Parts: sequence; C-alpha cells; structure tokens
Amino acid sequence: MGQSKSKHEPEVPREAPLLEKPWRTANWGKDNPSLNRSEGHHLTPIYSSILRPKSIRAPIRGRANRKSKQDLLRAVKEFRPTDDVSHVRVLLYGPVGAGKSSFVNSVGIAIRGRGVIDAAANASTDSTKSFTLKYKTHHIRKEGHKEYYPFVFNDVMGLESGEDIGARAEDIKLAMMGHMRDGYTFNPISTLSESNTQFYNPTPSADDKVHLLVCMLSANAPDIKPSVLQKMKEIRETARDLGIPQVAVATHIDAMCEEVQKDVKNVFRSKYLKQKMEIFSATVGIPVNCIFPVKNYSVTVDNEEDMDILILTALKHMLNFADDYLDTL
Ligand SMILES: Nc1nc2c(ncn2[C@@H]2O[C@H](COP(=O)(O)OP(=O)(O)O)[C@@H](O)[C@H]2O)c(=O)[nH]1
Ligand SMILES: [Mg+2]
Repeated sequence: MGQSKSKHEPEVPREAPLLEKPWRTANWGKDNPSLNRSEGHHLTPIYSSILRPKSIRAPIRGRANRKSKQDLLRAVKEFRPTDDVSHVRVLLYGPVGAGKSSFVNSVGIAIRGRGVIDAAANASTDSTKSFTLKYKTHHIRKEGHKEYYPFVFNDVMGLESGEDIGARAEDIKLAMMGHMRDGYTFNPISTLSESNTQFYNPTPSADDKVHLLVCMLSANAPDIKPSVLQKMKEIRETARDLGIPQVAVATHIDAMCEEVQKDVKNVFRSKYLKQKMEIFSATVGIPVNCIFPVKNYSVTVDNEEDMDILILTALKHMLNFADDYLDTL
C-alpha cells in the first residue's frame, strides 16, 4: 500500500533520474542504437608524461567504447604484453567490500563465458572484515588450454580503518615493487621484512612488479573513512613515485541506482552515478575518464552482454595502460 499524498501538499515533479544523453558512450549492441551515436570522450591518461600512447591505440576511449563485446573480447584475448615480461600485473586495492575479488571473478566470467570462481568473493554478511588474507596472484586460464592469459591480478586485503587492521600501506608498496611473494599472509600489525626469506623477494623481476594500480570503490558505499582515505593516498603516492599508472573502477553501480539495476545500459545516463564518479574523482585524484564503472557478477552466474561490455572495456584500458608503462621500463 503506497502512501497517499495529503490534499494540500503541492505536487512536486520528481527530477528525472536519467540524463537525456549519456555522458560516455558504449556500444551495447543492436538493441539500443540511440545510445551509440554520440562521440566518445578522448581518454586523458593520468600520467601523460610516462604513458606514451601508441598510435595504434589512440584515441583509446573513443575507439573502445564503440566496440561491441566481440571486438572487446578479441582485443583482450589477443593482448600480448611488450617484450621481456610474460604478463602484466594489475594490483587492485580499495576498501573492504569494494568488490575487488568479485572483479577478478567477473573478468574470468566475461572472458570465458561461464562462472569461474577463483578469487574468493566475500559472501558473508559482515563486509567490514577483509576476506582476502593472503597475497595471491590470480591467473585466468585460456579455454581448453593449459595456458593462461598474459595478465594477472593481485587482490590485496581490503583497507580498513584503524592502524591495526587491514593491509598496511607499506606492504602494498612492497607488493608494487615486486618484493612480496605469493602466499604471504598480510599481518595488520607488522610489515613484511627482508628477513622473511620465504616471502620477501630481494631481486624482483619485471614480471613480479606491478604495472598498473587500480583503485576499486563501491558506488553504493557510504563515505570512505578518513583513515582509509589516508592509506589510499599513501598507496597512490607510492605508485606515483614509482611511475606506475593508475585507474579506478566503480563497482556496485546496480545497487546504487535503480535505473541501472533495471538496465545496465543506463549506466552513462544515471545522474546519480555521474555525480558519484565526480566525487570519486575528487576524492582519489583520478580523472573521471579514467574511472570505469562495472557491475560485477555476484548473484548472476550466466553471462550478461551489457555487464561483459563494461567489464571488458575496463580490462582493455587497464591492459593498454599497463603495457604503455612497460614500454617505459
Ligand atoms: N550488487 C553488487 N554486488 C557486488 C558487486 N561487486 C561485489 N559485490 C558484492 O559485494 C560483496 C563484497 O565483494 P568482494 O568482491 O568480496 O569485495 P572485496 O573485499 O573488495 O574483495 C560481495 O557480497 C559481492 O557479491 C557489484 O558490482 N554489484
Ligand atoms: Mg576480497
């Protein structure tokens, strides 16, 4: 039973939740041609000084957004990193519950076309405690092969507020520099030390180092606590000092906006999401056009093309940024 308005209450027209025109374009396929016409934004790399866009890729945003899922899939599947490394390494960080583990799973689902449960996503109700305790490299296996795609993800333990819980910024720095070996269990009260010969790698190879830092944020979460923001800032500054490029991914876009929940294709028309992206951009210092919204696979296991398009678009840009960084090493 809905609440009836009192007779004397003036009718205030509700502001439409959707913009007339999307603020970014995507090729959703045949069923929604009206959203494909306008021009895509040109992507501004956040570290243009260190990213040397290759002519083949520029303008990245304009091109990729008009590509269909099949084109995106092809680009991602054919990706080969520049020389000397067998894979690019993408490090995901962000508050606990942001959807880091889910994003890794979602990339696997978008590429392979079915549920691959690898990075354990937190299905428990207590989302304030981090679920990922170990530093672990997630590989995505090629269909029907024993090989893996040449990109890997590290999903570090969530950042939590307070000094003594969550991943330490110092540990994340060591991971970025390639000093942390797989299997290291994050210890909220102490940092990986050089004397830990099992997990401290004193001579990291280019493969061990991180080539792209991705800040994961939930569009549906309340404001990030100042102590978490401080840790995030330290991590960003470390990446900046190391010259590692950075992008961000906004998750939970479905939970944040009813219109997006109804239809993921509304993502670039949602006024609320646009505002959120601007707030994120100001909060973490990453330009809006380097923030990629995704709806992760969490409940759904069957592939949904629109979700895949957002996930693969984010991935494709990540790979290009990481590869550009490799060129500078
Ligand atoms: N609705 C919705 N739920 C999500 C999304 N991404 C992750 N989740 C859920 O959010 C919770 C935390 O996700 P998880 O990947 O474990 O976060 P992590 O701590 O950053 O690794 C899980 O219950 C996920 O199923 C999303 O895009 N939309
Ligand atoms: Mg996790």
